[in-house]
Amino acid sequence: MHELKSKIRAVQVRSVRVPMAHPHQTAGGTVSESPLVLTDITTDDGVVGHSVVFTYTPAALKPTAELIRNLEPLILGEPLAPAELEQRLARRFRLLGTQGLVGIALSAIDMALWDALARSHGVPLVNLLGGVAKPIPAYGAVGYDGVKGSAEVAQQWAKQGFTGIKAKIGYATVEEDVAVIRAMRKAAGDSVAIMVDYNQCLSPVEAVQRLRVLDDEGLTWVEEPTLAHDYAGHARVAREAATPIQCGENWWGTLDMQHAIDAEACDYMMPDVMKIGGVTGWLRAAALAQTKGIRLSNHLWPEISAQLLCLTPTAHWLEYADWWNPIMNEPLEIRKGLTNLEGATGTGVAWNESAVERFLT
Ligand code: SMN
Ligand code: MG
Repeated sequence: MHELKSKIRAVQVRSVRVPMAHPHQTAGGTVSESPLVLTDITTDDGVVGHSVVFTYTPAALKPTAELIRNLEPLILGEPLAPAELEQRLARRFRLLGTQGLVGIALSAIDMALWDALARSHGVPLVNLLGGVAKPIPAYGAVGYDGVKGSAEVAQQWAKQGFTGIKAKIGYATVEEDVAVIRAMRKAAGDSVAIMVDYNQCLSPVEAVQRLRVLDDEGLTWVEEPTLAHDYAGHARVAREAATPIQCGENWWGTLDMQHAIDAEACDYMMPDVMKIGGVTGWLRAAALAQTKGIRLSNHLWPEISAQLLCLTPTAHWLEYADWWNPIMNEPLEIRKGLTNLEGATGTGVAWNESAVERFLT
């Protein structure tokens, strides 16, 4: 049997707090900085794989970094075999469970291992997995910035060539939601797709009522109108609404996704590569989506997601956010509103070390 030669020699873990030019408000809370854990896995032939995980709040930053460090003894000396190691680590954490910080730590290792494997072959992840790089339409994120602020940001994205924009809404009244949507469309032009995101802030009843109004606005999707794990609540909204319902960024692993599919909770899905289980988790999610013809988009992590969407039969949109660009050596390039993977190696994640030094915590 073919002996895998590369073995894992070291795991380095660093925490950074990357400031945001503009705090990202949502109806579910504000993200004013990016607390990130950077993982570097070195093999005995000197290849280094990288991953980044986002802890949303500084309160979770150190515990997550410590948890990832504690995984090193479990993989040290093992062959560079991400699919096998994912299964071993999942078994190891069967009793504790692989949601929450454990899930984040396991995904940090999974994404860094796949990055190392692709780099050890000198190819982008998409080619390692038998796919080809292709352009994916990208949308830009607009925060909960009111009519004027949302229109200004929408116009900036449109001027950069983005063909989609997504606003965070959930204002006190649906009239305010509509005012933001119409101001964005006026600022960006009628050809730009508009998505909106309630960030789980409505009850199912309120969501049904608001969708009755929003259904006339020609939206591409309405995201997380109610609680992310209330599959029945989302299914009720999806049944009543004409506008497609989008959900998925908060599902932990493909079992949550399967529950959503079983409940017919939404029309589109957008797994978060960290919460769904890294590259390994994403590939399983892409297979689930393919069986039901569900269009799949990403949540954050633009570099690795741009490649994973090339391997996703039902690929839909790429969510683009430039929040972590300061520490990225080669941030994902968007050209005329489409992802451009020219020159990418591994998962496309590598550090701007001087910036990392600046933001270390
Ligand atoms: C979102 C919420 C919180 C942090 C980042 C992003 C948002 C999205 O739900 O869909 O981008
Ligand atoms: Mg969202």
